[in-house]
Amino acid sequence: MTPAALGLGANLGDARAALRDAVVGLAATPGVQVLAVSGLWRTAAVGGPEQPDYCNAVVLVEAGMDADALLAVAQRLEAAAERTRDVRWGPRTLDVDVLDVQGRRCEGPELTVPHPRAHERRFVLEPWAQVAPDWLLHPAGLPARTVAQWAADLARDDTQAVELVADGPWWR
Ligand code: A4P
Ligand code: MG
Repeated sequence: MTPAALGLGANLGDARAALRDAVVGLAATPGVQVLAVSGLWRTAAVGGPEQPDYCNAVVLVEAGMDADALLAVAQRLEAAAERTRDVRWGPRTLDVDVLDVQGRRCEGPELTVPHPRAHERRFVLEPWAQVAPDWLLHPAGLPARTVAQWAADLARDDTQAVELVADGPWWR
């Protein structure tokens, strides 16, 4: 079993329900064991067109499958939420990103691990630091640092407002 971190995001329709369904869907997936779920965060949209705030969360799993199969699981959950792709970084009913898979590094259009932008984003790092502050995140071409250290770097970035809106088992 391989530890992996998944990032959930949504800002169209009932975003909180979409994230809850994604966590429940992950827990019900054969070969995936949910270890921890972060709080639920409301975050200002980063990039893309003008759009509503997002709900974001991070889920820590043990995956009995390789990273490509985990990406397929993520994309199945997006499809179940009727995800469409119109504008890059545009609003979406559900985004499930493979943030990192322990012991795996790859760079391709279908899958890049670690996720190439995870270390720059408060909406990823703050929830991730709640469930795995000591996770060593080593983006390509940059030093390896813990998720808590990457998060601390961005804590004063006031262009990336984030707010914890629910802690505890919000996904139940
Ligand atoms: N892909 C490659 N690597 C991965 C990976 N590690 N995980 C490929 C998931 N997918 C990966 O993804 C585009 C392609 O990336 C897919 O074909 C997949 O095989 P997508 O989900 O269709 O589109 P996307 O998510 O818009 O693309 P991208 O560039 O990955 O977006 P980001 O960087 O994830 O940003 N602001 C807030 N506050 N909260 C958010 O959640 N999300 C984004 C999306 C922008 N701004 C946001 C948020
Ligand atoms: Mg995505």
